[in-house]
Amino acid sequence: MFKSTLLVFLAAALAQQHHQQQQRQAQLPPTTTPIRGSWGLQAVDAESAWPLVSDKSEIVVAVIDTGVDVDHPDLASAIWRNPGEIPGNNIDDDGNGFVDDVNGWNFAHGNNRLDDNHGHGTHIAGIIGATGQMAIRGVAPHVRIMVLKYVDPKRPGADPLLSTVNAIEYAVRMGAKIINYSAGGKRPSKRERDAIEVASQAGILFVAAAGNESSDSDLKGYYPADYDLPNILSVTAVDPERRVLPSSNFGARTVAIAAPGERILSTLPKGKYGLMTGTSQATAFATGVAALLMANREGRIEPQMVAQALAMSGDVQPNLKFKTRYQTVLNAKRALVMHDRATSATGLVVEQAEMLDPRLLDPQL
Ligand SMILES: [Ca+2]
Ligand SMILES: [Ca+2]
Repeated sequence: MFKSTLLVFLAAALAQQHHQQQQRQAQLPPTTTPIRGSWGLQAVDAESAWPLVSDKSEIVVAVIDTGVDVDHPDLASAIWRNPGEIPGNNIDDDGNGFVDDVNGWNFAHGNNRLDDNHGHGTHIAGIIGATGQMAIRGVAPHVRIMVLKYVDPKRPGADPLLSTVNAIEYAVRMGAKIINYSAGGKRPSKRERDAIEVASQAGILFVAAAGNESSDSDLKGYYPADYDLPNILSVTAVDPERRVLPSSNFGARTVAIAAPGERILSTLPKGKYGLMTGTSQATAFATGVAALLMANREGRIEPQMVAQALAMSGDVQPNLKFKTRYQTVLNAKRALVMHDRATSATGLVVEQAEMLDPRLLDPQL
């Protein structure tokens, strides 16, 4: 059952050419100067947003993917540590059913080895939370990344769908606030949907890739992005001119928002850097902005409020009509400003229509 691996392979197929052609020249020499030149980071106004972030809450982001190079110099200090687990003693210290799960778990092979021999997961992790200690920063440089490996394209293990469900359940149990799922497939699964619904009840935002099949997701479903659950934020990809990529899925009803996804610079295994393209990368940008927004709040914030804030505060792009529900491109600064202003004295989030482009009020327009 390859359902949940589809996007990884499709993204890989797209990215592979970039990978092979550009990885060499894109590998950056070691430098102590942070490189902030990623067009994606600029396009979502991340640096303008950082001064607005108060880091009231530590945001744990579960990256369900191909693993992560947890020793990468730009990721190492951003990796989540399980506070109840003593590493390397072969004992399940916190009694959660996983032995020595210090940074996450490998659900493909049932062990705590999180190495990424594909590159996809490390790239996603970098977009979300690279620290800039060596070369590049992610959108939310203070997150904690919980590494949940669900598939290894080079060494297939457990059914990717089952691994996905198990990884979601782990993220819920271990306190993640956001799940980044840069993968998917055409067939829905009740088990997968149920797991995401449980995550929703736990207050977890589930950010999912719209998929790289050039198709209209309103007509051809793509899952988990298209499950009708309030905590799912479906993300498609745009180029620097803010056009949806020819390879990206779209949907006026099913796809919420667009974010940068073409030739995105991020981290790769073994301390390297490189470019990848696809809705996977766009998804990671949205996850990063959601993390910034959630970091500004103490206590629980409903995931659908975060999803709505991201989608409605984005930069309006008329050419996204018929492509996404809100016709917007992710913008970190506007998401933070709008969300802060829309938070009433009682702590309830209210919509302030006067702040919004009127077109956004009716997604059908
Ligand atoms: Ca454990
Ligand atoms: Ca242990």
